[in-house]
Amino acid sequence: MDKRKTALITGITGQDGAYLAQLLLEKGYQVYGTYRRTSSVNFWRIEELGIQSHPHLSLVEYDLTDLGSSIRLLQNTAPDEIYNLAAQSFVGVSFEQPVTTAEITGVGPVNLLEAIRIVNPKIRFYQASTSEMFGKVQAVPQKEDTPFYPRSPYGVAKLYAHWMTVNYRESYGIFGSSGILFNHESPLRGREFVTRKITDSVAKIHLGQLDVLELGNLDAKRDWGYAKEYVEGMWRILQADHPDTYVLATNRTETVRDFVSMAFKAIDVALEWSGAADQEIGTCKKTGKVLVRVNPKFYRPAEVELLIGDPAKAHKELGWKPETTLEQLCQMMVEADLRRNRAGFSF
Ligand code: NDP
Ligand code: GDR
Repeated sequence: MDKRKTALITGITGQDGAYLAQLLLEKGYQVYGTYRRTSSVNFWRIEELGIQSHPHLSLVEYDLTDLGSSIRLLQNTAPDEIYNLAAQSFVGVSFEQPVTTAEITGVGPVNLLEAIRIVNPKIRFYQASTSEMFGKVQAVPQKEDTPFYPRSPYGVAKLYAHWMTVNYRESYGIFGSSGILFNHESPLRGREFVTRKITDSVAKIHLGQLDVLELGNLDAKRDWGYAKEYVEGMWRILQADHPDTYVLATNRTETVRDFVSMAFKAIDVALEWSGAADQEIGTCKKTGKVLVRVNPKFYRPAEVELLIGDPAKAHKELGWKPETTLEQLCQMMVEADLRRNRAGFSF
């Protein structure tokens, strides 16, 4: 029998790390997943997927910002493939903590690239790049050769890591690939991100646990896909013959406001919108009750107004294609949040 392939996933406690671990275990990999030392480590996602006790999953403590740990991690786990998903990934927080974001999200991946160069240059490396690197609109839809113009410390840090991945590919022949992924969501999304904040709040409003959902910029447009399908794309990117850069997206864009309406529709509530941008409200058409309100405290110092990606290259070269519609995704998230909130807990 062939030796089991070994994959190392940094950031297994996050949304994508959990889904990717599940996928690779299904494919027969030995998976090492890294988590950070904190006072209470949160394994709720891998628990919800039922993989936390899988015989081929090992959890390893690791911090991306430490070069020595990165070298030892690769020596101890001997991976064939590394999926670098660890990051300070919240755009809003990156304005408050730009230096920490630069250290983790920007320089962190270079520790892994250096460790690969030192320990085993044959290891394949996936870098979680992002549509936030496109930032201020330069072209529509955005694709692999669209110029970058990041609009947040997070986007700038990711752009550095992206170019370092390209640089290690060109300088040392390392199989370093970059997936420029547009927003992808799921019931496992963190509640600080807008879609999950919305679906969790809609569930709480439905159950009488919350009166009003407060949000920032409702006009921002995003290309939202389903995370489970995007981790399949990550795996395909590392199975290609050559290292490269690929956009993964749905090629459909909607406003935050549209997603809110969609989530309320999932509980049979039709919304009516009114008011100036910074005082806008969403009221229930039937009862007239205010259910959504803009609070400018959620605005960002600089905003990415419009993202829509062209995934044609990934489709052509990797056979990757998203199938789940935004309506299906939204419904799935609202249902999961109704279930959790009914049971009295929500992560
Ligand atoms: P999450 O925020 O859910 O997960 C991030 C993970 O990184 C968590 O496991 C977190 O651990 C870990 N982490 C943070 N800091 C460190 C550190 N210093 N050392 C080691 N681990 C650390 O992100 P997603 O799963 O949504 O995204 C995965 C990756 O893809 C991220 O890099 C993100 O920036 C990128 N991306 C995401 C997109 C999306 O729409 N989801 C789109 C494009 C790119 P802890 O639990 O301890 O905080
Ligand atoms: P984003 O996701 O910044 O695109 O980054 P987020 O869900 O945080 O914001 C999307 C848009 O919604 C607007 N918005 C709000 N956002 C949040 N979080 N909370 C609010 O109350 C709110 N109101 C309006 C935002 O201004 C923004 O325009 C995500 C992350 O996963 C990144 O790591 C990843 O790289 C990109 O997606 C692609």
